[in-house]
Amino acid sequence: MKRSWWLLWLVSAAGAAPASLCPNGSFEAALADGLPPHWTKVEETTENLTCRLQAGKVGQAVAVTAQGGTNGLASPRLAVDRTQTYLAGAWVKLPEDCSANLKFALGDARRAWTSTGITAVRGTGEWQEIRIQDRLDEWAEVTHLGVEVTFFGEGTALFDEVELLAVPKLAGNPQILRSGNLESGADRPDGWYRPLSADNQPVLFGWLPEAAHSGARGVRVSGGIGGGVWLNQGVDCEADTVYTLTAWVKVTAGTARLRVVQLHNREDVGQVESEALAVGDWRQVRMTFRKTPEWPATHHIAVGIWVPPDAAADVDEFVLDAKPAP
Ligand SMILES: [Ca+2]
Repeated sequence: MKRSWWLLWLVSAAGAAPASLCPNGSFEAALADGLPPHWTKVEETTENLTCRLQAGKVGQAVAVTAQGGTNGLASPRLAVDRTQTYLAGAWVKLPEDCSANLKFALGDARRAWTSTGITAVRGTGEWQEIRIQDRLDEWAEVTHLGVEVTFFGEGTALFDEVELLAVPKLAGNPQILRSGNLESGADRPDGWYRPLSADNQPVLFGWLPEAAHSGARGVRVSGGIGGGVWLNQGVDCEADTVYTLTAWVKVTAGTARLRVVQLHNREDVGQVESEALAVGDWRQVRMTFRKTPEWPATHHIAVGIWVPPDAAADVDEFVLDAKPAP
């Protein structure tokens, strides 16, 4: 009995990806009445959009052809559970003079009246991934949510592997640190900055399901042989406030540290770090800091993780919380 409990704990601690709530999001079912089953048209002008199935990112994709404006497909809306954060992802492939959007359609059981979490990408002719997360806290009256994937322009866009996930909300104040769960963006998580490696190759950084502690994505950072990698986000820091930065970290080589850098005119003028984190399984790391009189007048700081040369770590679930100083 005890053993099976541990097994369950290990599975959930390892961040097994939740199942998608978006039916036929991989577009494997044959079209019905010209549309993928479970999906409805999003059209800027009527009779503008046609669909067919063709080889996709995985199995089949839906190819949507339109003659201009914004057009695409909407998933069914489902009832919102306010204890959850909703995440969505899609793969898109479209011409270079088109752009694609992924967003949440919000409303009630009858209709959607607004949208949130929009991320857009310009076409490249290659497959690109877009991921978003909800901002339902700003929409108290919303009861239902679905996913819309659309493109702007004239031509044919391919959509594939559209998923909608619900994961438990992170603690902390989401207004301070953007996308701390690393779940939204295109090619990299929104709001997070990482320098290129010493030879300008963005090879030391992966936005990967395998690096997730929870949800569908985490970040794998490797210091490589260059100057190391500093994955960070700039935030405002107020006086008379105690901040707590937490993150889940799994170090796989060397040692890494959570780091807070004080910025003045974009210059690094001082920093505080967590203890050195050694190789091991996922652990939640916590550090507290506050703006002291020694800090310059600026209130801009960067928070994140420092992975030095020859070290590597997976990281997820950054949370920055603030309390008035005692
Ligand atoms: Ca995550």
